[in-house]
Amino acid sequence: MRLVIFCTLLFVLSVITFTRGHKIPFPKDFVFGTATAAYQIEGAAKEDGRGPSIWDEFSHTPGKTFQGATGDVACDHYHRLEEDVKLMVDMGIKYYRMSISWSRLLPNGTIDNINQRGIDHYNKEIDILVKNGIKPFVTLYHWDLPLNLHKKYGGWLNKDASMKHFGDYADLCFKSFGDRVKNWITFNEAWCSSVLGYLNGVHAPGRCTNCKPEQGDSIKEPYLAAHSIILSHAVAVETYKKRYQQSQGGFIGMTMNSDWGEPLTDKPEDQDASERMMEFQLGWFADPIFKGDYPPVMRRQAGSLLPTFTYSEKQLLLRAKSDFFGLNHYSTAYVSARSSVSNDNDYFAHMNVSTTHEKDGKPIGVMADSPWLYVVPWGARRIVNWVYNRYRIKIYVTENGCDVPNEDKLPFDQAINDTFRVSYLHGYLNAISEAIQQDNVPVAGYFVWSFMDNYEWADGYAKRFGIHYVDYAKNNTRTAKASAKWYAELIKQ
Ligand code: GBH
Repeated sequence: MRLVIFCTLLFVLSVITFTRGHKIPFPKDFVFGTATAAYQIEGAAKEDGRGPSIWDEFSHTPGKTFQGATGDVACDHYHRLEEDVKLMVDMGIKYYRMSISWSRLLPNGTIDNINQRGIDHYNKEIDILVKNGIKPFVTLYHWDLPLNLHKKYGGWLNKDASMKHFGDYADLCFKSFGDRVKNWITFNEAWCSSVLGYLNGVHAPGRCTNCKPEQGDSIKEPYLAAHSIILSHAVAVETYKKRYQQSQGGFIGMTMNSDWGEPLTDKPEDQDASERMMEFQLGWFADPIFKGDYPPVMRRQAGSLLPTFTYSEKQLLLRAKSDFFGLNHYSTAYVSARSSVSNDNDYFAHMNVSTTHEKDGKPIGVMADSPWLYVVPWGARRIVNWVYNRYRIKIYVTENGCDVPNEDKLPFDQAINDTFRVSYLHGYLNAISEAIQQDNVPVAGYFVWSFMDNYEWADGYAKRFGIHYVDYAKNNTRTAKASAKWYAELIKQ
């Protein structure tokens, strides 16, 4: 009886706080952060001994990026560490997800040539963060493979070279920064590296069957690249666990990206299509990492195009247990079984689903600025449930955010009043809160993408995802948008 009264009271109280202050309930120790990536913000592409990465080469190849934009200068973050950390402090941010540029530390990608000035730079950055009470979550690889590794060894297509050189690089990072960095993310969105880099070639290194100058093989290469990345992740995790975790006391995992795939109808074939899409998208990486092999459905559909793990590789995968699941999630699509058989034999043919953002003529949500990004907060609750049901591991949402329709064309005053983004973030955080409170999904943290507008890869500077506005024409001046203020309020509460 007392319990019933207590629970009713608790419920009434939480409803009141929720509706009154527009608060969103989160556990006390929930990690609220923002995220960026080295090539998207740093600039200083040729400074202090940094070697080129595949993105330097790709962005400088005519026709590959919107208006030929490159990350040569980007947000000039490299020279503005103090200023940018001050903006974080102003917001009350306590966690910051950043990435390290591999070719700053190792200009050729290989351990035989360590660039001390690169190490000094990240020491400086990490020290500034820590001094200001901000805990860094550090991604080792956010798409910027040292160019030399690509040219000399074939990059991610070369499994042995990948495992060796990524392993050396990861070891160097743990050794140099692990006294202060307690959360490591090996790879950001290996799906993008594999599919966008090797299937349709819209990201570096820009390979596909019909791509120029990098002619590849859209059928075989994405699977090979993914395979090398998965094993390289395992090498890094094993190194961390064996040599550093006990003394440094940190955690390590991988970040994967996926939309939620909502079955278009309740027909069994559409339910199956939705499940198949999730397994092809997340399971491709997460099943090997957490279960030791690819999802059976991928083996059935892709056959021998999907590489196999040797016995000792499987042992390595099972030994190298990740501590968490990093999830980048932005949007949701409807998924259904394909009505006709595809003549292709690539990854998408194997996945064998149709996706759409409309049902009965109605869009699934409002479209943001990017055509792939529809605002569907309830999808976030479903996807974290899917992840937890399959892998039973703690989740960090390592990226979530949006661009605002036409933001780049709006006058400054309107662009910084980004109510669209505020309502996106509110909706998604609310959905994640529901997953925690009502479904008991252990989501431990959330990082807004992005701390500031930045180099949006093939879209150049035309898409803005920041909660800080960057005025590229006016010396890269930063201004907090309404969303930064809203997020700061939320963190305070
Ligand atoms: C993130 O990926 C990246 O990690 C981050 O660097 C980036 O700035 C951020 O998104 C915003 O875009 O129309 O076929 O080209 C998000 C996942 C997956 C979303 C690929 C865009 C492209 C679909 N991305 N998708 S396509």
